[in-house]
Amino acid sequence: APQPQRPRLGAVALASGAAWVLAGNDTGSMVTASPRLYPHMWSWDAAFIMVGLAQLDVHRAAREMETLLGGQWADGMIPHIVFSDETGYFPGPERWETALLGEHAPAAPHTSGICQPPVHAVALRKIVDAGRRRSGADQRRAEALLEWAWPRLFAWQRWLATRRDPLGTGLIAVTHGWESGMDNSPRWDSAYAAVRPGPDLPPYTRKDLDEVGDEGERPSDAEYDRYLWLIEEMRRAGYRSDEIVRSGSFLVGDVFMSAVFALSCDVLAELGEESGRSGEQVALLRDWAARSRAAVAATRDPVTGLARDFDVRAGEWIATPSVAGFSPLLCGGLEPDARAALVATLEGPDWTGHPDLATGSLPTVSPSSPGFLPKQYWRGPQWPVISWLFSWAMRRGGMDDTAAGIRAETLRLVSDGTFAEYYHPLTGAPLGSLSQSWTAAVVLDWLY
Ligand code: 9WN
Repeated sequence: APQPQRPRLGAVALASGAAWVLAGNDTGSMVTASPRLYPHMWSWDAAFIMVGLAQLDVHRAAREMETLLGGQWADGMIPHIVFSDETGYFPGPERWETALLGEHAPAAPHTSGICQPPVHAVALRKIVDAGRRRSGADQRRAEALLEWAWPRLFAWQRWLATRRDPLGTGLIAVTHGWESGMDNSPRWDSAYAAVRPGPDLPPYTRKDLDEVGDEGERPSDAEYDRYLWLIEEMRRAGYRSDEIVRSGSFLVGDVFMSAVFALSCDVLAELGEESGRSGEQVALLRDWAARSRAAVAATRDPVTGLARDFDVRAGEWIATPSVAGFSPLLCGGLEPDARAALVATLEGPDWTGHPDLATGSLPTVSPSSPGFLPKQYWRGPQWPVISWLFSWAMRRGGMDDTAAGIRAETLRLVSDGTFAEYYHPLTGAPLGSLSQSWTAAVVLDWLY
């Protein structure tokens, strides 16, 4: 296989570089997702950033959680963007206008009107563990954060459980591809084909292409029209979640989101038990986790064993395979044989064992799949943060060897020191934004 040509950094230089990236993207109260392409706080990026910060500075990590939750909506939703004062990035606050149109949105800070995968309980776990390990003032800060953030994260999980389970099965639905975090994954192609931007879509100018030189690494204009049209529908619905779930053009039961939800319900329940939280709320979290775990397991394709999304509007399973197919490994719930088979698929020749890969980090689409596009965003590239999440959850689930393999291979991938947003799976070349905070953050966690 062709190997990346760039010089490789050793662990000490790599960790220093990662810390430097986070410091460079830090405005004081938020570490932006990247320096130029994303000069704001993204919800699930922030959670991973906290995981990295926790290794360096518990107080700074706690502050990050406070900034994020400062943008939480009154109904519990954590918005996918908390905006800084920077004007870069489209769509910005003037396009969303959530404070004006949405009854639950805060007046300040400015926020978007959709959400992202709920990985935040994992971040809280990491901060609390780091604080307890260090003791003293770090521990006090972490325990105080736990006390303050726990009910807020409970409200967030409750929002997902009650507002985003349209089938009543525990399969959590997204109303926009951006909510999945995997914006233009081929998972969403069929559902997006049914989204027809109206002639009254207000005009707009993309800014992302100014920052990423090769437009082949970003979603297409046709995709953007659909992204913006869904926002237009939401604006017209006053960001009312019941109305959007009832009538929006895009509604998909997202198996990855559901698995992350189940995982986070369990992690939050554990934190609650440790800190003497109300048994009733902990029991609810356990119920939601069990329900979604079962829902995730039930999505599996009878032939491939990969988990699938369900297009609620079309009333059909989405057969397109992607990394989300491994979602049951995030939250558990499979019988031992089924789990072993899914792990074997993950490590097999279609996925991390594919002979053409430069490193065995997890690709977002299998190189054997007809939809594989090696430099196209969520259509093939390796995203280190996705590998981190699978590795962390699989270790938690007792799949230590697979978790260690993903870690080692992804560290090899990122040892070029660019901390790219995503990487070309066949060459290891960095793609998208460089100095991407969540890439740096997960590297720090891995090296500490
Ligand atoms: C839209 C910030 C975010 C990530 C997403 C990733 C990308 C935004 C965009 O960047 O999405 O939310 O403009 O492309 O797909 O997962 O949170 O890093």
